[in-house]
Amino acid sequence: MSNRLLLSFCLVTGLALGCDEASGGDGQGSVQTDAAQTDAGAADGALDNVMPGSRDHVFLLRVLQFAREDEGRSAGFNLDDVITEQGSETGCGHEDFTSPTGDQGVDNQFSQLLPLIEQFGGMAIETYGQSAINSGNLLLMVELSGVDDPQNDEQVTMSIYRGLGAPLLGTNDLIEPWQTFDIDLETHWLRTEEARIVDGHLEMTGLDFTFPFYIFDFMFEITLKNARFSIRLDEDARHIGKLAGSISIENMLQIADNIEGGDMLPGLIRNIGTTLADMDPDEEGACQSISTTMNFETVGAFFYEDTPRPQSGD
Ligand SMILES: [Ca+2]
Ligand SMILES: [Ca+2]
Repeated sequence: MSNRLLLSFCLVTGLALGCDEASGGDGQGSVQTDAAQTDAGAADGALDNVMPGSRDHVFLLRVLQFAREDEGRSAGFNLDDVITEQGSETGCGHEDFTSPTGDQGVDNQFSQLLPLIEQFGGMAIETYGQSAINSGNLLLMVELSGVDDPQNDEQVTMSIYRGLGAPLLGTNDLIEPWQTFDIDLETHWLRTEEARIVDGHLEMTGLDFTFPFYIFDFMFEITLKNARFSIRLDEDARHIGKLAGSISIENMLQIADNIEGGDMLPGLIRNIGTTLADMDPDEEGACQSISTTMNFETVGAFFYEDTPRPQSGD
């Protein structure tokens, strides 16, 4: 088995479990229930109204991009629950952003580092990421079950698998909707009952979310700590969502140190990345992580009828 398959995807609850101990490196998820194990979509007729044709309520992330800052505005969440002004004691003194809808306190410091990485590192990060999605190397697929009300449901089960297959692209160079895939049983997966739907938005909080990132043939893992998801559920499964959390400087350096030709990146992240860090202060108050937000777009998809769902203990 390639490292790419083995390491490609891990998503666990952040409460007590680390990625490795929860998943054991053998494809076992950390949170799952009997109810979610079989026939996940059978009881979910309500969602057919919002996702026609998606009997099992499956969708895949076909676009995944970092959220950019524009004149103090950025998509994202108030991850640390404080509104930080420039120079104030919280958030290592980095001023928060305002969301496009006017919410204050949005943490997305990576938006300040990304243009520097692109400029000085010569990295078109999002181009690499899109190539990985389009080639089928990074098919993040979500399956919902236990949905009683597609607008407001306090408890739904959400599974995230890595899809297997070669997706067909449309003329827009994005994955076409309603294609059928297998589930990669050889890699990490998640099933949690802790998701909920609030005013038509699927929400999850408090997770550590690790996913693969590809630059050419090199695969790295990025861990979004204490991640938050919000996905607006739309009628044809073309959902729009955002995913945010914090990435440690250490994690970024692990990646930067191994990128061939990216000689300036480690120094850039050691110096400027450390300066920009706004989360996880150590005992001296120096922040160790950078808040990050990604926007994504989904399309509806299917799993083959005979594709098995991974089970705890497999
Ligand atoms: Ca904040
Ligand atoms: Ca902040």
